[in-house]
Amino acid sequence: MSKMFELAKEQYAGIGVDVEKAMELLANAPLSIHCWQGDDVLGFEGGETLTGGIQATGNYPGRARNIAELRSDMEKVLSYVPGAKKVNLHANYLDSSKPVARDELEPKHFETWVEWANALGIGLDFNTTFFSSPLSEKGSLTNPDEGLRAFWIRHAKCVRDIAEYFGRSTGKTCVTNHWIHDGEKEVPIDTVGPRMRLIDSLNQIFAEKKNLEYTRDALESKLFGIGSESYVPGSNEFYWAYVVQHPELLITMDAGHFHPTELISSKISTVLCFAEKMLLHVSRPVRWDSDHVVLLDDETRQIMREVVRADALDRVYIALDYFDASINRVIAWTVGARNARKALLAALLEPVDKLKKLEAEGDNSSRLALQQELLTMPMGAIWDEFCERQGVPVGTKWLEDAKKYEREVTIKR
Ligand code: RNT
Ligand code: ZN
Repeated sequence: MSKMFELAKEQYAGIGVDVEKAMELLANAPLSIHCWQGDDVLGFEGGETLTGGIQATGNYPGRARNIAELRSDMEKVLSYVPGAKKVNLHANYLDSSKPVARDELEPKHFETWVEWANALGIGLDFNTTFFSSPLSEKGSLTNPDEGLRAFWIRHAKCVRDIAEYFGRSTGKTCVTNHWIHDGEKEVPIDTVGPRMRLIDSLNQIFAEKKNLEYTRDALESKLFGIGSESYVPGSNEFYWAYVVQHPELLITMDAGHFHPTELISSKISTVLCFAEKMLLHVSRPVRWDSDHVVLLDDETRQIMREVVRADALDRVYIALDYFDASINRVIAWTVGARNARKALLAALLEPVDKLKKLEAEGDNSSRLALQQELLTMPMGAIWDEFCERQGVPVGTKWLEDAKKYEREVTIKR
């Protein structure tokens, strides 16, 4: 244990923070690491373009081109990020030598992922993949073509079966996120029809009840996408109402899916008043839903503070969602994941009880002063100790290793 840590721990104890307890909570809070930062969201169906209103910009060398490369890159990332982790897969990351239609996906196409996850002792999360398909160019679950809409309903059902299999065979609940890219460049005349079709699709998809120990389904809203700037049937109001009517479902809140000045940190407490659990997509919008690498910025910190202050670590699933192809992808991945963890640590190092007490007593001046003092408290020493105890590289050591991995492996691709 370093001297710095001992001193920092004492300093935190002085304001009523139990550092050991904070580290224990941090270690056990699973962070869901998305697989799609490694290959620019392309997956393994053989497709070479990402469509559906999202974009990975940049062409930095070293993109993972197959499952073996992606797993190898992810193993690096996992080894750099302290604390409990899960890996978040998308339905187009199947392991199959032959093409498989999205409505014919089965657990067997993901068997090697389960073996991999079990060997690493981590859980798996999952996602329906409605985008990047010629069959969803005019929409997926809102498609006016009944045949195509039925195809995407079948896809979602396959995904739910696979998710249940993930939960059963890893022993850890698989959180399945559903995001559709459906939307319009101009405001259509009929704005109700697509939403009514979406309700019907969701009713069909979720008609079958799954074991909630194995899998939970979440619905992700969005404000707009590229090419769907004016109308998105799957808006926040839409899914929120649907989820409130179907309490076994969860709402997903992605940091980049609201108006530019609207923050998800301000919405968490409302969701927690009405829902048992929720899913977060921790991301960073820069002017739009650009999925920049997560920083240790004010909003990321505020998101984690809201979770911790509400004592809701066991009610909020925390997942990452960003994809930067303009820099080394392993480094991008790691920076974002470590930042999400650091923000959570910062939140856990707040004397929440004390702050709440000051607030209840009406002492808002002390509340403000203490919060500001916290900003310069020695969190770095606690973080380093946490990394050390979790067996991941301390400080910038991971970066040296990641650069070595780049020289020896990824740059040669
Ligand atoms: C898109 C959504 C969605 C995707 C992933 C790849 O805007 O945020 O979560 O980023 O499913
Ligand atoms: Zn998202």
